[in-house]
Amino acid sequence: MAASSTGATLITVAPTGAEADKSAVPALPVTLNELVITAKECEAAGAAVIHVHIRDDAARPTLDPARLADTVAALREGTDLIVQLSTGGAVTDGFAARLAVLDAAPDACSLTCGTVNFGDEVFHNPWPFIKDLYQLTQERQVVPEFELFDLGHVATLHRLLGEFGAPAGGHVHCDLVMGVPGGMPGDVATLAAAVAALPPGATWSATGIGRATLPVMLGALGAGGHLRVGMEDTLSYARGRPVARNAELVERAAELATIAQRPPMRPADARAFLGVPSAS
Ligand code: KMH
Ligand code: ZN
Repeated sequence: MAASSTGATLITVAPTGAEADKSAVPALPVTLNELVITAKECEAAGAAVIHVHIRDDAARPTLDPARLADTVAALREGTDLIVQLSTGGAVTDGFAARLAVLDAAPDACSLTCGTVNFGDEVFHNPWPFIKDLYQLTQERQVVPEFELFDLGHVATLHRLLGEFGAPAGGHVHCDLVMGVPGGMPGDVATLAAAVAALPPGATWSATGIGRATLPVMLGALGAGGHLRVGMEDTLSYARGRPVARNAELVERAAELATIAQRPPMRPADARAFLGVPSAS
């Protein structure tokens, strides 16, 4: 099984995503000001990484380069969090715009290792795009997090590392995204199978979508993994109780990690862990 245990738990917050609708979910952070306030609250609650999707003035998902650059600057100014921009965007975003995300010079970025059915849509990640994006992360020294929605994506990760070598920062960290309708289910048996297939030395986080949130979180903690939480992935705190703010999801993850004797990793330690250069 891939190495994954450390004395602390890396907590990533994914506060916004590209799918939820602000008019239906008023607590979703969509403006830059809302995002920075959320980021500060989540850092105080135990997050070390923020996975960022941004919205336009109408709260629609966008990959606008100037907005992305402003977002990176504002999050760096207001927090010590590792800023990980989404290169997945929305299912409607084209490959060129997704590659151009790296022009905003984030610390890190997501890199999904395969196409997956995504509810009624398709999240497109064909091999030519994956390898172009991976080589760009190496050229720009942006640390990728390999997003794995299905077991086949793990095979593609092996192929990527075999053909193009180690990532920027030298360390392979993955995020198992479980419970997407069309991807791998969010249960402990699948979690164990995915972790067993990871490259030697890789570390991993896991996130369960919707009702898979708690089983995946508890399974990941038990298996020595790390956690991603946030309103990108779940809008319910409990049955019938909507999430009021992203920070309460981070607080719950931090409490469970502390109970598991692996308290939250601070951002400076997370930089060393992931191979992200120190904040200047
Ligand atoms: N919004 C999804 C289609 C990523 O951020 O890299 C893709 C996604 C993955 O959220
Ligand atoms: Zn995302």
